[in-house]
Order: sequence, then C-alpha cells, then structure tokens
Amino acid sequence: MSDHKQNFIGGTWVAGEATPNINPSNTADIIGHYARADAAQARDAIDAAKAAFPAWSRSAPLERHGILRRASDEILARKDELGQLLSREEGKTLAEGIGETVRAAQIFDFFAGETLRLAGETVPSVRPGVGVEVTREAVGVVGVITPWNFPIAIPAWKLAPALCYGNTVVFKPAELVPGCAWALVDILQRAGLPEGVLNLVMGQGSVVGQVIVQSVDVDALTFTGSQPTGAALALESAKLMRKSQMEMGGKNPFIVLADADLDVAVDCVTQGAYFSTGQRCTASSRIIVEDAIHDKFVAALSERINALSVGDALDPATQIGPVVDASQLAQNEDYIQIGQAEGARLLTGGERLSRATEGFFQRPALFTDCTNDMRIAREEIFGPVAAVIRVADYDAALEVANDTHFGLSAGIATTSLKFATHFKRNAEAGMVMVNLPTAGVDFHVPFGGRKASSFGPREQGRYAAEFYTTVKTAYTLA
Ligand code: UN1
Repeated sequence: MSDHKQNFIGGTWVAGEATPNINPSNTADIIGHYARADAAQARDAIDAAKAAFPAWSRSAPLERHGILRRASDEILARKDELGQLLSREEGKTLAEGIGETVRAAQIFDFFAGETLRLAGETVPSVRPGVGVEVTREAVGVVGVITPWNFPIAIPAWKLAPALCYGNTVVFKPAELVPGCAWALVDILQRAGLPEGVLNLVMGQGSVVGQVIVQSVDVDALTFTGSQPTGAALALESAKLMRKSQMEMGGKNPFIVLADADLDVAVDCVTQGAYFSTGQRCTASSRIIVEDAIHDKFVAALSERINALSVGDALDPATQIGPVVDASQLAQNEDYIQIGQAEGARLLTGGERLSRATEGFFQRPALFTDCTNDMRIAREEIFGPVAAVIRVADYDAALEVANDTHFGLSAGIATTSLKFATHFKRNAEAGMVMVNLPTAGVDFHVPFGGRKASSFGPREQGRYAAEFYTTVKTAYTLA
C-alpha cells in the first residue's frame, strides 16, 4: 500500500481509499494522501470505543493526566511544524496557524490539570443517618465531529475534555483538513492511550458521519459546523435520547459608538471580520455604526482593509490567507452579488485575486448602506465579507444587534462605562466583547452561544464537564 496516512481503529492503523489533501494557497501542492474510512470501519471504530470504555472510565486520573500532559508538551514542541501544516491545509496565515497550535497545547495542558481536580459534593440527606454523594462520571462513547476552520484547536477542545473525564472517542474530522487531525491522534496514541480509547475515522459526513450519528452505541455527540447540519444532528440525537452539543453559526454584531476610540474600533473590526479570512463562527459580520461616527469610521476601515496583504498563507508577509476551497469562494462571490442586488453598496473588495500560484484568493469585502433585513445581514457567509449598518444611536444599535436568529458573540467599541455595562447585560449572545473583536477567545473559559448558534452545554474550561460527564447522586444509610 502507498504511504498514505491511515485511520486509527482499535489501536491499529487501518488503510482506506487514499484521498489527496490540497493546499488552498497552491492547488498544485498536495500535502499528502489520507485514507477515507468506509461505513464498516466507522462501525468498527464505535465497537472499539465501546469495548475500551469500562477500563478507561475507571483508569487512574494520574494515567489520564500523564497522557494529556505529554500530548500538550509534544504539540508545543512541534508548534512551528504543526502550525505550518495547519496553514498549508486550511489557509490561515502562518502566525494564525502557529497561534492555533499553541492554543491546542494549552487546552491539553488545562485538561491534564482537570484530571487531578475531579471532585464531587457530599450533602447531608433530609433523612437522619443518610449521606448523599454527588459525583460526575464519564458518559461513554463520544462522537466528535469537527469543522475545517480550526483544524487543531477545535479537535483539541473536544478530545481533551472527552479523554480527561474518562470517555472514549470516535473522531471524524472535516474532510478538508485531515492533516492536523491525523497528527493529533498520532501524538495522543504515542502519549500512551490504551487501544480503542481514541479512534480516528476520516472521510465523508454522508458515510462516516452518518454511521456515528445513527449509532445507538454513541452515547454523546459533539459537533461544530454549519447551522443546518447541527440542527439535523440534534434532531437525530434526540430520537436516540442521546446527549448532544452543537456549535453552529453566527451573524455576530459589532457596534461602533460615537464615543469609541477610532483606532480600537477599526482594529476590532479588521481582526474580527477579516482575520482567518473571515472563516470563523465568531467573525464580526454586521458592523453597526452610530451615525455621528459613521463616515469617519468607514473611511478609516476601508483604508485599513485595502492595505491588507492577501496571499499565500505560508508567506510571512501575508495578513489574509486564501478562502478554504473553490465552493466556499463561489459562495462568497454569490453573496457579493446578492448584496449588490439587494441595494447594499460594495465599498471595497470582493474580487478574486490572482497570485503566483493557483489558489482561492479574495480581497476582503466591505458593504455599506446595508439594512438588517438584507440576506447579507441575516445569513452566515463564512468569508471575508462584512456589512455596515448605520443607526441613529445606542438604543437602535442594540435593537439591530439582537435582531438575528443567531446569538454567539457580540461586540461593542465604546469609551462609555454606561453603554458598555448596558450592552454586556442586554446583548443576546453567549459571549460579549467590549473594545475587543468578537472572535479570538480564551481557551479556559466557557465558549458557546444562544438561539440558533448553539445547542447543549458550553464547551471549554470547567464548563466542559457539563457535557462530558453525567451526574450521579448516591445515598448511603450508615
Ligand atoms: C475563536 O474565535 O477564537 O468554529 C474561536 C468557530 C468557533 C471557534 C472560534 N467554534 O469558528
């Protein structure tokens, strides 16, 4: 068989149909071949995870600690190499790729620590002589389905807590980014995971994903991806009475008030809307600007956008890498047309760019004169496209910000304590940012949203225990 990277099932690397992993900055560059798992292999992976669960869920915390610790250390030691692989397969800049890799290491470090901090409560019963213990136990086999836009950090923030609390895993990464997923599983298995605890099944959602989602042996399902897919997976899970956690889209507002520090506001929007090529569920896509600062802000922002260098992700001078693939680029271009047809003004960007190599380069786009009922203000585009909505004052801004069926992240640029405080209390979002971009979050605090953005318990930090464990209440008469 060729040297393609294989799936990992029950402690063994297993061959499958070899599929090329293509660099979006240079489509002639094939990063490697990765095996596509078939439905039978996905079932084998679930069986292996199920068989491994009893022993792993009872393993000593120090064993799990050591494995997660060693994984963290190796990821950190290899951050440049893994960051480069990430940027090469996903297209975010090298700085972003390395930064994301460091974040993955930090997540494993955090959950290594959590293995040693497992605790419960003892509570006196209402009945004399009876004691009550409240403890958390592993849930079972966790199905982990991850997206392409954070190829190492999102797998890390699902795999690390799953393993920390004693669950076993069937992991299906997005088809576009098997490289980081494979590297992560390779690191974890060499760190000492017993066979069957972590199983990697790369491949198609319609084949591998389907088997995971429909299996009665998968006790919990965690997914990050598009809203329609997340909603469908939550329904499938409900049919099986299975625990599920869905992180879906956003249409995140960023308000710029007249009293904002202009440089801070421009910086927040540039980062939030365009860094990582706008391919983040936390991206700022609705920029809600108070009338009194609108023209000055838009002029400063468009100057900043036009100065951004768009190019090969691996070129250190690049600030905005390519769009992930041809179909995402075509979708972004559709939205550029849709916005114009709806009457928004395309102030700058949106066009395809050619570079030395064949890739999916697009100039960051800014629409002005938008209203909040336009499709470009309601639907998640998932690209470097933002829509400016002019409003009269803070009250109008808050109303527009909350007028969306999403509710992931919401930001505001203001120097007013009064407005900042009011916004933190009244923004209908899971995460609120004051004078900070809507995207780019810490790794040790809860991540998640409201409304159509998220379903189920929060991810990250200590809140992750809510999904990855199940509570037991034990009574003793002594
Ligand atoms: C971030 O903005 O730092 O898929 C993280 C996503 C999110 C992660 C965003 N789940 O874009």
